[in-house]
Amino acid sequence: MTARNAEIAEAFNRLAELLEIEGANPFRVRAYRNAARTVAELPRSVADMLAAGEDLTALPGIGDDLAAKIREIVNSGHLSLLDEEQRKLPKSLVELSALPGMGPKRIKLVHDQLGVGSLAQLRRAVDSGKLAGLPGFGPKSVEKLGEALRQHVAGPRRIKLVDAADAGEALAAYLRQDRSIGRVEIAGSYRRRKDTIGDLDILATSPEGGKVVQRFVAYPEIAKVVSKGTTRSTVILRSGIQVDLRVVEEASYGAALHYFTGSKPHNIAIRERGVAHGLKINEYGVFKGERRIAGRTEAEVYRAVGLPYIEPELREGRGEIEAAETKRLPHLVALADIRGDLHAHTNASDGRNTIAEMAKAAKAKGYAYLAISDHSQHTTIAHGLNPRRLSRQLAEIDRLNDEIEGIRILKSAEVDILGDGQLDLPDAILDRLDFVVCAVHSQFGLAPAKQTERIIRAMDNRHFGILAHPTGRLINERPGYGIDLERIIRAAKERGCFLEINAQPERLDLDDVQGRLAKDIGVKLAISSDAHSTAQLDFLRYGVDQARRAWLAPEDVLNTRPWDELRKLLMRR
Ligand code: DGT
Ligand code: CA
Ligand code: CA
Repeated sequence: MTARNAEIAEAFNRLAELLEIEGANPFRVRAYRNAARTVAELPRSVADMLAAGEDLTALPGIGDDLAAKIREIVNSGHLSLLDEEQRKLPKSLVELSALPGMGPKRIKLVHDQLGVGSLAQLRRAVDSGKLAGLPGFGPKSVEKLGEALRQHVAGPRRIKLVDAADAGEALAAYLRQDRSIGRVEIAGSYRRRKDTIGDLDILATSPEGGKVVQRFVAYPEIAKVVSKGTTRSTVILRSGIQVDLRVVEEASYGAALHYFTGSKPHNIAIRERGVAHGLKINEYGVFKGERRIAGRTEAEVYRAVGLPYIEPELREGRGEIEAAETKRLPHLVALADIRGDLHAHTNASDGRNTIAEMAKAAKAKGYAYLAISDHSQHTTIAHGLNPRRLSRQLAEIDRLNDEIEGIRILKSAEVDILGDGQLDLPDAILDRLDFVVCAVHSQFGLAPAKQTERIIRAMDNRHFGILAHPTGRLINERPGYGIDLERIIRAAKERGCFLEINAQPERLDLDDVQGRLAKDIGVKLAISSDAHSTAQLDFLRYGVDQARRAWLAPEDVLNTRPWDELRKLLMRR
């Protein structure tokens, strides 16, 4: 397997970080960051481009040196300069960069000024008050850092679902190539489609577990084999992801899949129900005394305890068993129910593709509509549109709607909610849009009461349609800005506004629990890709995953509707 774009970008970002801590030339640092961005946002795989003999130096910001480095990563899976830099700097110092807010500049500062070179030393500098004396470390940022340090020691980072998918599906495909292996399924939190996963749990069936284990440990992407038996093995991939393998016989497949899918609280509840029915349930089957009475399929396991099948996304011990018992399980929304995408960018702001390219890609997915929602003027780094540019874009959409058959391009914009709760574009231009996506992109640090007020004030504008990425969290990077989400959802309900499940893999915002809160309050949600390229339209499925975990049915989701129906919902007053 060759390196993915995300891995190449990660290597360059990491290198930039290390160079910056060292105090390297800022232009050099910037060059690596730009290269990371270029690669990350490419709609195509760089490895494929190289395989096709394409010239990488044709890409923006990629010269001979960077092209050679990309080739090195693709061919070897490593970047020797990065390895070298990593050896040069003490690991404990590099660890500091995992803390939110601790960029290279600050790491260099605490190191040079206070001799802080590790998490433990930083902790002491926070507690002793020494850190607060440094320039740029106000009381708030010191407090945040203290909180981050507490969270950091609480546990290692979890892996984003998208990264788990890339690594896990490739490994599963590798195992499936072996005809002697019956089934291969990724269970655990991955199958429950949790937004982040701790490790991957692969279940396989075969009468000869040892052979499956042999093939498993021969996977080329493995960095370390932790353990290896006749029916189980644990390895660490080069990406750092841990994978547990379990092999069972076909007759146990359903019981084992159920057991390893979890969650643990769900399993315990099912096992207790089994006991009440005089049954013993484990990963090998459902047993009455010594006799196995079920276990070939998961449905059999549920039937044995008098329940209908429960979808993996619901198995969190959040009332699903009670709902199953009383026949109140939701009919979950599926990707096939989605009729269009309500949030996407083009190269007019920070996207990669043209309106026509985006529309044709959406049409190829079978969508009936695609909203073009480029950034508004306030977001200058994303090249946001002012009224004049947006007006030109609307004319182009009219033209393209005449030209392209079979899909409707909706006029929208992702309009900044300004600090005072005003929208970033005047009513005159908003009047001409089909609906408006609104988002917070600045002043994340406002006090929660103020942040909440700001958003609700924006909702008072009759153009406010859908609140994009409502909490602003970035997985493993920053928590959401402080808001009273329940108040915001209730305010949306009163005003006829909606919220989004943003499907960008590092956002997944609203998350599962928050999405369910919206459903319970009675606010419908848009599941939106927020695509910045044609390829990213595919991200929508990660939003559907979280919607399912939020118990959403098709009717709880805006974009399961045909446009004429949806239009009425989006029209306010
Ligand atoms: P993760 O990896 O932290 O995202 O979460 P999971 O749910 O994948 O947990 P993991 O990998 O520790 O274990 C996989 C599944 O195996 C888990 O969902 C349920 C099952 N399991 C693990 N330990 C136990 C246990 O002690 N009792 C029961 N009933 N099931 C367990
Ligand atoms: Ca797991
Ligand atoms: Ca595991």
